[in-house]
Amino acid sequence: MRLNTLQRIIDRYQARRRRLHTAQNLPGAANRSGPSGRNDAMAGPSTPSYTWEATPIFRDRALDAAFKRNGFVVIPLLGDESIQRLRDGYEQLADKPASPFHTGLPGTTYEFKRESHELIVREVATLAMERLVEFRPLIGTFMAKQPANDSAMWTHRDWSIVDARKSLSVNFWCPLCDSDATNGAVCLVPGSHRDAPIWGSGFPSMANVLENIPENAFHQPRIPCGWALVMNQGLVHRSGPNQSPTTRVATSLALIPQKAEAVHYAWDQDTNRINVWRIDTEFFLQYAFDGAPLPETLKLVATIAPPQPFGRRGPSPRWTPSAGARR
Ligand SMILES: O=C(O)CCC(=O)C(=O)O
Repeated sequence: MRLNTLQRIIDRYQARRRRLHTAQNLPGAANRSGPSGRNDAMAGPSTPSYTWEATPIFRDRALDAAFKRNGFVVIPLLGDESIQRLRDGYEQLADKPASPFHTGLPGTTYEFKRESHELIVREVATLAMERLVEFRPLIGTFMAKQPANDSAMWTHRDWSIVDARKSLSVNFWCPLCDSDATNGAVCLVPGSHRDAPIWGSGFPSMANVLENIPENAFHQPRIPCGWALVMNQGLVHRSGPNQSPTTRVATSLALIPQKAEAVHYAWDQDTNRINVWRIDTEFFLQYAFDGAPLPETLKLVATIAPPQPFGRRGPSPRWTPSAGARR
C-alpha cells in the first residue's frame, strides 16, 4: 500500500517534470525540437530522452547537480601510491603504441589492452564507484601523449556504449602528472552532453558537425596529478598537442550503470540501418577498431533507422551551443 502511494508520487512528479520540460523546450521533453536543429535532425528512435536526469549519478548532491548541468566535474581521486603503481605498470607494458597520441585501443595487442584494463580497474574502479550511485566499470585504457606537435586529439564525442534514451555512461580521465593546455589536457564544451546523439562505428565523421564550434565555447580545466575529470561521454571534447618535454600519460575508465546493458552502435551502409550489438569488456579487447570487422561473437539486440540527415542522405547538421551550456 505504502509502495503504491510512493509509486504514485513518483509517477506524478515525473509527469510534471515532463510537462514542464515540454513547455520550456528543455532537454527532457518527450518530443523536443531543440534550438540547435541538431536535435531535430537526430529525432527518432535514437533521440535521448534524458530519463537519467531524475536519477542520482553522484552520491554527493552538489557534484550530481554540477555533473548534470555541465556534463563534467573535476575531483580528487588517486593517492600517491596508486599513481606510482599506475606509472610503473604503464612503463612495464609491452607493445606500447608508437604514435604521438594513442588512446590505448586501436593499433594495440589484445594483451596490451587486457593488462591495461586490469591494472586500471584495480587502481581506479573502486574509488570511482564509491563516488557514483550503482555504476560498474566497462573498459579502462591508458591514453598517452608524447611531446610532439601532431599529438592533438580532434574534437569528438565518445561512442555511445549504453542506450542513451534510458541511460548514460561516464569516463573517469585521470592524468598521472599535472595536466593543462601545455601538455595536452582534455578541453571540453560545458553542457554539450545535452545535444549528444548516439554514435558508433562506421558512422559519418563528426568533424563536419563539430567544426564550427566557436573557440570560446571550449573550457580548459587544469587537472592536478591523480585528480579525475569525470565526463558524460556525450560531452564534446578534444585535447591539444603536448608542448612539454615529457610524455603525458592518463588513465581513462568508462563506467555504466549497474543495470544498464552495454551496447555498440554500428552503421551498416549496405542496409542504411544502425545495428545495436550487445557488448562487454571483451569487445574492446578483441575489436581492432579503425573499420575492422566486429567480433563474430557479438549478439544483435536491435536494428534501428539512422536519424536524418545522416551519412549519404544529406549534410550533417551544424552545431550550436546548447541551452544547457554553462561554465
Ligand atoms: O587523453 C587525451 O588527450 C584525450 C582523451 C579523450 O579524448 C577521451 O578520453 O575520449
